[in-house]
Amino acid sequence: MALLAADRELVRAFWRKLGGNVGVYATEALERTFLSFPTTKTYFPHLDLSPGSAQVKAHGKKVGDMLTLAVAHLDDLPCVLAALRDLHAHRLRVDPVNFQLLGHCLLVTLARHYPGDFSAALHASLDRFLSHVTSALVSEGC
Ligand code: HNI
Repeated sequence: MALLAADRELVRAFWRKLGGNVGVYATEALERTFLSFPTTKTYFPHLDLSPGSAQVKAHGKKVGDMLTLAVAHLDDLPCVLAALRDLHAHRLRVDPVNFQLLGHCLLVTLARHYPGDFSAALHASLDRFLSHVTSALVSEGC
């Protein structure tokens, strides 16, 4: 199902508000994911995953940049994320449940930083956006 126009507007407007901080929040969400759902750490045996780690920060920046790219291409997610899908689905073989865990932690992180903005409507639109990103990363379609 395509994202509704209302979802797009809410997500784009919120992303503008995040500005250059997306990588910071993505890093915080990753740290929360590793702490709250430790099985997710098994995909990163080669990285130092301790809180404040420069490697987690660098990875969070990459994840954040990719999410910003996704927001800029809401009509074309499967093709824009095709290379990343090959990495996650085929090379890393990430179990799809992990995307839900990271997505959940992203929502919690953003809600903590933007309590005044985080209406039920924005919550639902961000959730649908993250579901679309996950679909693009786990299933064929471009
Ligand atoms: Ni993910 C690498 C984006 C979810 C495990 N991941 C990346 C890179 C980006 C990225 C960007 C860097 C690619 C590169 O360097 O060419 N990952 C995303 C996004 C999401 C996501 C946008 C979901 C919103 N990744 C996940 C999840 C897991 C995951 C849920 C597993 C729990 N990703 C990895 C691993 C790597 C990775 C492992 C390789 C890291 C490394 O440094 O080797």
